[in-house]
Amino acid sequence: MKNLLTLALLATLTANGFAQQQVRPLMNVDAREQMSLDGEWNTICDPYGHGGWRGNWGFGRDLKFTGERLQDYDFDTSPTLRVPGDWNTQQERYYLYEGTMWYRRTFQAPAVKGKRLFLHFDAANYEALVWLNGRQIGEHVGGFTPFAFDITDAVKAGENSVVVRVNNNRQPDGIPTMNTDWWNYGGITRHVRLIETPETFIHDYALRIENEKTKRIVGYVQVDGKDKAGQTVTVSIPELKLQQKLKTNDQGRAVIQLNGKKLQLWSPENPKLYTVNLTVAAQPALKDEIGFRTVRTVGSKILLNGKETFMAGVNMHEEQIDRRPAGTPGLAPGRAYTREQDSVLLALAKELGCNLVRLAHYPHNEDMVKLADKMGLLVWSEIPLYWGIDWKNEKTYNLAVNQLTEMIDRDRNRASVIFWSIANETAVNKERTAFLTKLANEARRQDPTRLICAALQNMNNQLAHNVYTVEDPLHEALDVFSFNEYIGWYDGPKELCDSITWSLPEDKPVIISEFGGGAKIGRTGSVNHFFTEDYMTELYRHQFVMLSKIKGLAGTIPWVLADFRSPHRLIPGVQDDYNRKGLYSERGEKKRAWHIVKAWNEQMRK
Ligand code: GCB
Repeated sequence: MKNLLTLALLATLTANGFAQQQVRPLMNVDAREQMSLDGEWNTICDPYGHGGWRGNWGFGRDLKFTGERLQDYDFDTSPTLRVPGDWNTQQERYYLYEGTMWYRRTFQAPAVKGKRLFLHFDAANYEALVWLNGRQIGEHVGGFTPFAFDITDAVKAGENSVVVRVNNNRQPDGIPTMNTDWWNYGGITRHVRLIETPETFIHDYALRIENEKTKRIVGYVQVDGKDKAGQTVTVSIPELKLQQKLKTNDQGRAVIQLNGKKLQLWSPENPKLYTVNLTVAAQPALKDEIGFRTVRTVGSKILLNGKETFMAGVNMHEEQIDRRPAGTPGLAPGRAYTREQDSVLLALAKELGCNLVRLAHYPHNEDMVKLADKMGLLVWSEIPLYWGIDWKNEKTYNLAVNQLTEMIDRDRNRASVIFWSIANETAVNKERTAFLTKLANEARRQDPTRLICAALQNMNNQLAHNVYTVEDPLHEALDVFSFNEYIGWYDGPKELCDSITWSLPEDKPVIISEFGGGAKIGRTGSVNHFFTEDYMTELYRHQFVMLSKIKGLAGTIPWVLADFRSPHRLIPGVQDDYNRKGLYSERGEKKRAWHIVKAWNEQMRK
């Protein structure tokens, strides 16, 4: 491997030179033939984002490059960073870093004759510009969804060089925007893969059942490549002895219809998955594990497979539980990105008696959702339209649609996902409601089979003495009435819960999408002292008294599974950069409030 980094050969860049190479990511990347590009990548930290050795040529975000070559960075002394992984927790000096990081690695290209080759990023936060052998092949905005490039024609025999410029500066017109209550972990935070397919290949597919009575399996297979029309596609589910041969139409699409009468429905109690094989031409089968279930609402109820189901949920961030021995020096780990780390988190949710996880506040990695399928946890998946979004900005709206589309596209075959959430705690105003109503309709257009929701905000609207409501016209565009409330923490004393009643719509399921308060594990004292376990436990006790009086209550989602890093949480010795509302500590230890939440979940699921 050469010791030199060629950042880019921009002289060859044309205005639309990369547009054709960016493609919709392939469905179910894990099941594809691939070479991992995970591992150590060479990096250059570039705080001003100019990317050059001669000073700022305006080559930062805007790519107004004059035509000279940026090249030949000596890499001997530059650090490497692990991919996947956030940079913040890999080196102390990057803990608070927000800005540009250049990543580079080489790979040996497989022979591409008769094949297609895709460079696939599971995610990079927040903006990524990608070059292959010095030529820009595309860019992606949004930190939590996958993106891919068809590099079949750009790759050369032998060694190839990939350069990625990742920038995680918060942006006023971005999603999320300037202010979040979670750590802005930067970097190539998820896997990178080289995916190899035949010339003609299955790009995408969807399977679901029409309803829980007939269990008819419907869906499509989308074939891509120049010979996509008139291909024979086979769909089979061996365990059910089902097989169907289909022909693709001119667009490469074939429609699935199978008799699923004998199948067992997927549910949290019985998370039954079937191996589905999809084949085009005589190629090896693409395999997926798919569960079949239905979800809908009737009045104030959520029906899963036609049966009323209470959502005993918990909120969670995609952050690792710190498993290092106590007293280990150095930074606790950050973003979760392996199956093992994901399963630690989901096991904690199971242990708490939950049947639902709200994957706050952004799409978590694909394994998280696949594991939820396997473990029998329902999923609320969300895009990070969080707090002060630039509602009037068309660019921001397009970005929202893009993130929504990438989330739905990736996970549409996951039985666990029953909610697509379009926002969290957004203050009510005309522009915001118009923006989010349009987005809710877009979500429903893309996937009419799931419930569209958002976590609304308790605006502290008092109708009368101690009668509370949530006034938000957005709820008309949503399938459930879900909102966050922090009585006893941000809003009044915990005892207030005892006298409050809620006046809420009765024609929609009501979900409390957040409630709770914080404690540092092991900190005891009076029930009136914030951040003690005593206070936190009492707070939940009062909350449950109040919540059990809500008519049409269809779910509760306490905030939050485990203590997590946040730049808002600064009290030394108590918070130390952690939001302390976890029912578990950041090490996965149970707080006292855990027991009361667990008991509530068990009671409500009966
Ligand atoms: C909220 C937010 C969540 C915060 C939480 C808190 O309302 O939705 O992201 O972390 O409150 O702890 O304040």
